[in-house]
Amino acid sequence: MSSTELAKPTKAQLKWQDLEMGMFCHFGINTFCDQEWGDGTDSPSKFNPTSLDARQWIRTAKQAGFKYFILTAKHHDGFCLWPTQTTDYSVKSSPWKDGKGDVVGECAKACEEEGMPFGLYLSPWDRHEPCYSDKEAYDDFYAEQLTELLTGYGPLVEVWFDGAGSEGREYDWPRIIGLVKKYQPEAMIFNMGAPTIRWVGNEDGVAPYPCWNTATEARTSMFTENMLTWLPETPRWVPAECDVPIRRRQWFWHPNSEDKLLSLDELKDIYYRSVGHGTNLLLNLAPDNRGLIPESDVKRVTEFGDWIRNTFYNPIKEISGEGYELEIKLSSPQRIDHVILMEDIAHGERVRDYVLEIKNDDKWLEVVHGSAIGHKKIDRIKPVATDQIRLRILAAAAKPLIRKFALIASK
Ligand code: FUL
Repeated sequence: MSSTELAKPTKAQLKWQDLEMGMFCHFGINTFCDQEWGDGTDSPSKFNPTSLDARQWIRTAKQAGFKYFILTAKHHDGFCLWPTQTTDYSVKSSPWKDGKGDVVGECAKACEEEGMPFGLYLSPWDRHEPCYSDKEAYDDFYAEQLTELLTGYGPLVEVWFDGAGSEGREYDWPRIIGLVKKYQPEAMIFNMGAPTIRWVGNEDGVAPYPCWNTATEARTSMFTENMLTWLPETPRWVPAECDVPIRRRQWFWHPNSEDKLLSLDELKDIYYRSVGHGTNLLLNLAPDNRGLIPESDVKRVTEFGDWIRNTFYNPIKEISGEGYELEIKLSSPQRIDHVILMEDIAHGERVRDYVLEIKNDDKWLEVVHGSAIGHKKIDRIKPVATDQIRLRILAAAAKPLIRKFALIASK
């Protein structure tokens, strides 16, 4: 294959892939009802966070090293976190701030203050809206909601379209995608319509290996096994995002569920199998009924961020280069326990098969045999003292361009 035939990312996709880690935030009427999926009948009077502070959410994300933030503006229950003109089923009808509050606005402002890219989730499935059963009327309703969000809250990094509950339902995707392209051309489109990024296909936060950046289809819902084919407008380059809640199987906050909090070891495993497999990780933290991310979750995610920084941010040596063989020589033997590889994916994903070898007693010894590198591959190796390590690419679609070949020494 010549390099011109390789699928390539757009500039916006490249930028998004470099973000690597996003914080997802599920908050809404469910937060006050100890439930995951409201049926759209809960009274807005229940929505009353006592000390909501969006800055605490964003600062938590920032401190833990997350590079973008996505809020559920409306979940399947239909309750809107912004004072929309489209329905009364929103913060406007709640006691919070006497109906004058706007959670989406507070998040947008806090993100702007902290330099955090902001994204929004707007559930297509709406269990409250009476016109939902009328396809055309609901398409208008949804387009209006989306327009409010796309035009009222500054630049958006991603628009999250959740397929849950919409199995078998067709929305007016050309119109929906047209709105995103018109008002937020840089925003990534998650998994529906004409996606620019795809769902990894599970809610465990893990990608298979290899997880190529090119695809022609992906799952759209937890609740159907069907692989739906993309619309023709979707480019072949469609990187994956891994979403997972920090409390096992709970996207929204529930009282007394600290026992569901993932352990640091579980989060490490998720990191290795998402970012370490070249995909983005979208980790959900749910604010509680005070409107604050609980202290236990803040503590855990901060530990996670510290571990990432301490483990990966200070390689003992890092090079880049072109071609099928790249070697690193160290001035003295070191115990290497991780190797970080990145391709320069602006020119496509080229590597198909590679090995990592270390020099041991004058002989090259294979320690890793992999296929994809793509945006990033993190390899763990049993710590062995060596002063020479090389990357040999055994097969590639075009000349390999290695953006990073970095060695981490065991601590
Ligand atoms: C799923 C939804 O049904 C969950 O409630 C959650 O929003 C998750 C991110 O996507 O499909």
